[in-house]
Amino acid sequence: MTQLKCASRTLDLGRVQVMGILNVTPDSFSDGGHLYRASKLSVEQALVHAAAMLSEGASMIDVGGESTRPGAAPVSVQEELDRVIPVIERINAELDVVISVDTSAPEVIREAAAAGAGLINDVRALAREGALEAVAQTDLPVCLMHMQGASPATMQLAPSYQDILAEVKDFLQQQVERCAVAGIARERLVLDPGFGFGKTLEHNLTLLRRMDELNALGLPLLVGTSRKSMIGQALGREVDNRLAGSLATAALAVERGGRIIRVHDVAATVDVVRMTEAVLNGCEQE
Ligand code: 7PM
Repeated sequence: MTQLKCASRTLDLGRVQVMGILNVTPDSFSDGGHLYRASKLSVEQALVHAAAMLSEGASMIDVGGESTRPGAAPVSVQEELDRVIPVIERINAELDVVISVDTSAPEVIREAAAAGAGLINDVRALAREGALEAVAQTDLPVCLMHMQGASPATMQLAPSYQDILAEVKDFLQQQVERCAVAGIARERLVLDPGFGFGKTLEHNLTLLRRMDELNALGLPLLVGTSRKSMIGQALGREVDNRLAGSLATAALAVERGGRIIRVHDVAATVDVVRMTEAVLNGCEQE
């Protein structure tokens, strides 16, 4: 079965793994404003949240310091470093969990690896100058995500596809080849269709319905639909009422071959994942 080597820890992708989302952007705490610095308090809050998700069954924690919200203001590299590095160091020192870092910046990739990160998660699929080389110089795995449009700031302006599955698949295949050329071993790659990144509701629904077609790429799939607007739009729910909708997409993603499920609500998702796996595989393997 596929093992993913994440720095000092190894993940068994023979079972579906749940990745808990840990936001360290200022809007996720009460600091507000643009002069945010990782205070002792915010690092402590992040550690408590990470520990809670670990106890609920997450095996990975995704630390993100850059808001990827459509239309969000760009964050300086220094600000991103100030937000995420102290949190990665603290979690690495205190908890037995794989730390993923949601970043596109080569400086953050390098410093996060040195601070104990176990996986690089880049919504821009290493498109930023120097990012591919930065990952190649570590031995960490990397998640390559599909996005239509150059950045989260513009991606939702007019999403358009002839055949979304074919286009997402071609894009991801091209990124796999680009990584091979840069010397990033295939065993280090995780792929992600990028729900909500340059996609309408109908695109997102089709992408999930036909996600099994991406298994032909032969690499583990990471899926992030948790609380996203596709659920809000389909159900008419605000962001704080999207748990049931998120769980439905998690079950469907597991059925279609998703190997890592990225979520806010870890405990409920772990139950859905275990139950879905029990139905798919039987209960022999515990
Ligand atoms: C605001 C809007 C804040 C959207 C955060 C988001 C993914 C990701 C994100 C994903 C991978 C969210 C997104 N989404 N990384 N980072 N896959 N690999 O809803 O789908 O979490 S940020």
